[in-house]
Amino acid sequence: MTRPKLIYFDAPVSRGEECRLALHLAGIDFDDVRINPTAWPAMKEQTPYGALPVLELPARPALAHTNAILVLVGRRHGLHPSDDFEAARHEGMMQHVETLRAVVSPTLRMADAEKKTAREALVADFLPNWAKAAEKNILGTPFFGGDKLQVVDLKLHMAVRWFIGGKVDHIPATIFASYPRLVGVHDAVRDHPGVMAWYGKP
Ligand SMILES: N[C@@H](CCC(=O)N[C@@H](CS)C(=O)NCC(=O)O)C(=O)O
Repeated sequence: MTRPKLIYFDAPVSRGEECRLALHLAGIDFDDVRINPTAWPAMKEQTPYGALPVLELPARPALAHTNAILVLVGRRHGLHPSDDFEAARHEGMMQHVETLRAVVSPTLRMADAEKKTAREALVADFLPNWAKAAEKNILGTPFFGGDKLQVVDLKLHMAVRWFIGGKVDHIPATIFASYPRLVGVHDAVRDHPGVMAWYGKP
């Protein structure tokens, strides 16, 4: 292997996409390996923790867990704070996004009636509380820590983007609309020139 390899499912979403964006913004020339779900069961046991994304670097064991990948890339390429306290604060918010995924993701696998009930409960309680906590901890503008995009912002962007398109049944696209700092981070990442370049936008 001569260059880094990022392995994830063939979709521009979630944990894999935030790692791809981080590598792209870091200016790293990487192999963007996209796995077909049919190939996944045979691969699963070969990965460090039985899940994707996985980052492979030359002469290193495979690295997994999204936040570990993001923090490594961020630290090495100026996309994560050098101040250790501020870095830990960013990592706290990164964990907050993982908590959101851990709570919402099981509903993806539910049958319709159960899904509706579960998601309506999330809309009534968990999601506004999640957003309120996120909003309270975003101290900078337009990004989490100020005027510079860092890996935490990619995670917040991806979390808001999940719902903002209105494609998650039973969760309104406006679920985060009354949290201006959270939406502000989403928009600032969306409009970042490096992010636009990743999506082929001029
Ligand atoms: N804690 C892990 C969670 C990874 C995870 O659950 N990845 C999902 C895709 S987003 C996956 O690999 N699902 C397939 C499976 O678990 O078999 C991380 O942060 O990367």
